[in-house]
Amino acid sequence: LASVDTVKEKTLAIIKPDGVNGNYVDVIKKTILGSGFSITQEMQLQLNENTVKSFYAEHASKSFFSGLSVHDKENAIADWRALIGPTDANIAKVTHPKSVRAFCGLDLQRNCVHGSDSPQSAAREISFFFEKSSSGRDSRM
Ligand code: RTP
Ligand code: MG
Repeated sequence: LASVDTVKEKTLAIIKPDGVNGNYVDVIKKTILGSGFSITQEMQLQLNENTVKSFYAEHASKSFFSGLSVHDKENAIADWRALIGPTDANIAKVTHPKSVRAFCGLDLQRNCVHGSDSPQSAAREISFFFEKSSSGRDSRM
């Protein structure tokens, strides 16, 4: 049998506080695993404001996140972005009704999940949480 080599890619997924508070963690993880991803690393964190600002440097967003995981599959970055849908959950409900943000997001800011947007972002974001300690007093949950 000829073996086919597939190149796996890693992406960082975050279930944000509104997703955790809405009890969407299990259904989101089932969606991830049912869509061909393997979850290779995961943790739960309560992030302090400095860490959030440093992670989301381009937005200085004040949202706090809770559940994080690294996923891998071929084309993981684009496929996870496709699965979560548009940033604004209200738009997602109309244009991508089967997306994660359509079923668990609330609005533009409280859109329940994050996905890395490029190979460069995925590398930075995965190492931000998993390959070195993140800054400050974030507490594992
Ligand atoms: P994410 O980074 O969380 O995967 O989401 P995204 O790429 O779809 O959206 P992005 O433009 O990177 O924005 C990051 C997060 O900031 C919040 N946001 N608020 N105008 C606003 O009020 C606004 N725009 C974005 C959202 O929580 C978004 O996920
Ligand atoms: Mg983004």
